[in-house]
Amino acid sequence: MTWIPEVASNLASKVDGLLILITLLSLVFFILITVVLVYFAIKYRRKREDEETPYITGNEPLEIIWTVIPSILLIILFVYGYVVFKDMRTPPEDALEVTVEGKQWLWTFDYYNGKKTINELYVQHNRPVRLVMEAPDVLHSFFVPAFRVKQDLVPGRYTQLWFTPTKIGTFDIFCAEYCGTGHSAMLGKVIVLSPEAYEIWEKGVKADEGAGVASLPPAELGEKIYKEKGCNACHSVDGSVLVGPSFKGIFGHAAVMQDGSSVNVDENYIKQSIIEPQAHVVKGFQPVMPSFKGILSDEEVTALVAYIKTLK
Ligand code: HEC
Ligand SMILES: [Cu+2]
Repeated sequence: MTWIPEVASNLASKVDGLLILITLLSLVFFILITVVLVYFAIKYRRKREDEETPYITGNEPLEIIWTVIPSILLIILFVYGYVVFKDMRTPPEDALEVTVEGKQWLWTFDYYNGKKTINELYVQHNRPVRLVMEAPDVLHSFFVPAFRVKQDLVPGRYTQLWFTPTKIGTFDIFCAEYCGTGHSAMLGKVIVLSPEAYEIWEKGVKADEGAGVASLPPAELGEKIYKEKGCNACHSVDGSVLVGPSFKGIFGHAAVMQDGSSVNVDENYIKQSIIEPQAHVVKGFQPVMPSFKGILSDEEVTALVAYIKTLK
């Protein structure tokens, strides 16, 4: 079926089943009511000027039928909905836990083994995952259409979500709660790996750094990281100012800091801006850039520097 997203989790077909049942039932009643309405309007229209409207006081059997049948249908929908809801709310005990932070405007994922990723959630095929989620700033909503899961992240409390991915592949994550300028760029991917690939990833080798990516020239690798690690939510490359300054033409020029000092934008300054963003805050901007320490490897930072250099 192409009119609904791919079915890629254990919960997806249950949610679809309920949705399809409700839609079909609504359709049946819509058609039934419309047809009867049109039919009656024609059949019982006033035919003569002096025709009087009959006075009808009630019809008990009819009233019982149209009360009992919809009530039964509603009870069925409620029970079906409750069963699916309860399932979606009750993660299995052995689910793997990942801590998610959604903030303006990116997703960070912390795994049990100390690994941390940005905008990419790595999970294992057929293994349940429980996400414990928090938001330090405003409301966000974690939404994976292919899994049929969506949950708000609420400042000041933890919310949770679980699913078992049933298909190997890459699936979109959206923020589904308007959260400011960068909302539409608050995107991510869930990467579902086979158990073997997951084991390799867990041990530290990055799953997405196959031979193809590793052999990219640094500037191209940098461009890829710029897009995949969410730099593009806050930094443009065409000179337009987003949450942060544009990368266009910064290299080799002086940047003015909040305290009025000026710093030359060279390799070390860019590296420091990525690892310790608050060390120098550019004038006219808020100190909101998250640190990428421990998230980006030295090689990736070098690739970013190479990419920024090409943006004249
Ligand atoms: C949430 C928004 C946000 C994200 C995501 C973000 N930055 Fe920033 N960045 C900023 C802001 C705001 C500033 C300016 C304030 C400051 O210097 O801390 C900045 C400053 C910088 C600077 C200094 C720019 C200059 O003109 O002097 C560099 C370099 C930089 N960021 C690189 C990156 C890279 C590389 C990434 C992705 C790995 C990234 N940033 C992700 C918000 C962000
Ligand atoms: Cu958001």
